[in-house]
This record gives sequence, C-alpha cells and structure tokens, in this order.
Amino acid sequence: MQKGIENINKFTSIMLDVKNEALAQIVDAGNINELEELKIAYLGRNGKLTTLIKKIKDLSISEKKQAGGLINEVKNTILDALATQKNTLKESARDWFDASIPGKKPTIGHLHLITQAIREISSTFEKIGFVRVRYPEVEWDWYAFESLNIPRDHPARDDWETFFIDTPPHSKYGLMVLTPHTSSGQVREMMRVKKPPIRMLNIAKNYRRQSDVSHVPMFHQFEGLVIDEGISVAHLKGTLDYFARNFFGKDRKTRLRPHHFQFTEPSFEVDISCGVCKGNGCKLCKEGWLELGGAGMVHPNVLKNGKIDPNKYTGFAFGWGVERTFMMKAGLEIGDIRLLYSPDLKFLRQF
Ligand code: FA5
Repeated sequence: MQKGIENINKFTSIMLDVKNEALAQIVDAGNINELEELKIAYLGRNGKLTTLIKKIKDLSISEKKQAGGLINEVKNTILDALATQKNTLKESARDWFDASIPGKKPTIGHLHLITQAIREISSTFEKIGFVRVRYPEVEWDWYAFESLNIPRDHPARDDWETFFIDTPPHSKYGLMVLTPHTSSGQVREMMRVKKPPIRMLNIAKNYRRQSDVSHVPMFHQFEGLVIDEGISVAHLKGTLDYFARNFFGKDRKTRLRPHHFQFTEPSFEVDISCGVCKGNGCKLCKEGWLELGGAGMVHPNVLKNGKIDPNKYTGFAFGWGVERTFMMKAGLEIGDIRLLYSPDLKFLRQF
C-alpha cells in the first residue's frame, strides 16, 4: 500500500490493483472460511480497501467526488465476487454430498467353502468328545509310512505318488515328505497322550502327485482316532452313524464294506446312504450307497509303534477327504474337483 496518494490518477491505479488482486484471490478460494478471511482482508476495519479509502483526504474536492464513485464500484464488485464464489462453493459441496443417496455397501466376502466344511466337521465331532489336533505338514517318512506298517515297496512310498523333500535321510525317521494323509498323526498322537483314552480329530492339508477331475494335488482329510480299553467295531459304527445323521441329515446311515489298509485290521470302506433316492438306487449312487472313505481297527503293530500295549488297548480310525465329503453334503455334482480351488468368484459366491 502506498504511503500517500498525490492525485486521482495514482489513487485510481492503486484502487484497480487492489480490485484485481482481490478478485483473483476470491476466485481461487476453496471454501467458505477462506472467503470470510478475504472479506475481512479487503473490507474489514483494517482491510486493504478500507485503508485506501481513508487516504482520499489527501485529494482535492473534485478528485474526492471522482474517487467516491470508484470506491463504490470497487467495493460492490468485490462484494458481488464474494457472493458469487460463495454460491459456487455451496453448489459444488451439494454435488458431492447428498444425504438422501443410499450409501454404497462394501463387498463382504466369506470363508472358503472348505474352511466352512472343516469348521462344521470339527464342531460335529467335538460334541462327542473328539479333540482337534494338528501335526506337521512336512513330515518324516517314519510317521507317514513306516510306523503305520506300510512296507518299503508299497506304491504309496514311491515318488510317483508322494512328494519327497530333497534332504539327507534321518537315521531313524528316513526322508521328509509332504504329508500324504492325516494317518501320519496317529502315532504322533499316541506318543503325545502316552496313556489312553485317546479321541483325536486331525484335520490337515495333504499332498499327493495327483491332478485330474477327481483329484487335487493338495486336499484335506479329517482323521478320527479312538483308543481305549474294549473299543470295538460297534463303537466305530456308532460314531460313523452319529456323524452321518448330524452332518448329512437325520435319515442317513452308513455301512461298512471289507477293504484293506496296512494300518488297520480289519479294514473297511465306509458308504453312506444316498440322500437323493434314500437308499433305493438312482442315477447318482446306482445302488443306494455313496462311498465316503476308509476306516478300520488300529493294527497292533501301529499301537506298538506308538508305545501302547495292544494286549490292553484297542482302537479304531477313519480318514476321509474333506472336499469329497463336502461335495456329497452339498449335493454338488461338479465335473472337476479342482474348481473348488479356482478363483472363480461366480462359483465361490454361491456358498
Ligand atoms: C487314506 O488316506 C487312509 N489314510 C484313510 C484311512 C484312515 C483308512 C484311517 C483307515 C483308517 P485314501 O488314500 O483312500 O486313504 O484317501 C482317503 C480319502 O481322501 C479318499 O476317499 C478321498 O476322499 C480323499 N483323497 C485322497 N486323495 C485325494 C486327492 N488327490 N484329491 C482329493 N481327495 C483325495
């Protein structure tokens, strides 16, 4: 601001500078507060325009008249600009905030269907006293095969079926493998508990060199192991029927067919009555039964490997695939089991 204004020309020039500066700042103001501050900076008691107006006393009478007209014009222009900018800011504020528009719901995902199945299987068995345990995903050959009575030349111990880890073998436990089944937790559980009773539920990831429409290289199994004095096939059958009724539905039952596993004797294949035809036979099941998985009475050699006396204790075990059990429950007839692990949201959102 000039100290004094010698004549009307000088006054007019300063006035126009102040006006242009004010208009530029008003147009740039981003919110109502900034506009209020600009109003005070130009038109307030010590504002730039007010201070300038006070200087017209230095002008002659005729110049004062001329200056008065200019002052009014500049003041009104600034006030108009302030009002226009205020409206513009209010308009744009309304553009992005309209309280009447319904909010956008964030997309909420859900647990993977296999995680849901694992939770349901766990809680079904926990209700009858099974305790969920976890054992290593990368396991010694001894726990996965040798301790389970599986001979060295068994096809499961071939690297066409099992993933072996490329490390030097341990003198007792042999090579390391990616767990091929949850049965590798059986002897570990016997050693952990030491003295029966045992009611184990081991649910874990398993790995096998298999990939086709009914096999995935990584899948889940749930394994039950019960050991105590006097445990018989009747307890196994009762447990399987309980699971069938509670997991699949009240009217479902199981049947045992003779089978062979190295680590159980006798061994069985477990079937469940078909939910579609109620056991009468249909396109899905053919004869009224669907295959669930393996089971049997724990082999005495396995009990010995777990440091449990086979003359005092007996036990049963069963081990089934979570993926196939889930597909049976949901009545899912998917042509390819690998779809369960694909990132296809159209499929996954259905569950
Ligand atoms: C076993 O793995 C035995 N350990 C089961 C067992 C436990 C028997 C305790 C007796 C006592 P098997 O290889 O049949 O058995 O596999 C059991 C189930 O795992 C199959 O019925 C199937 O549901 C599932 N399964 C096996 N391999 C795959 C795979 N590659 N992909 C998906 N599911 C599989």
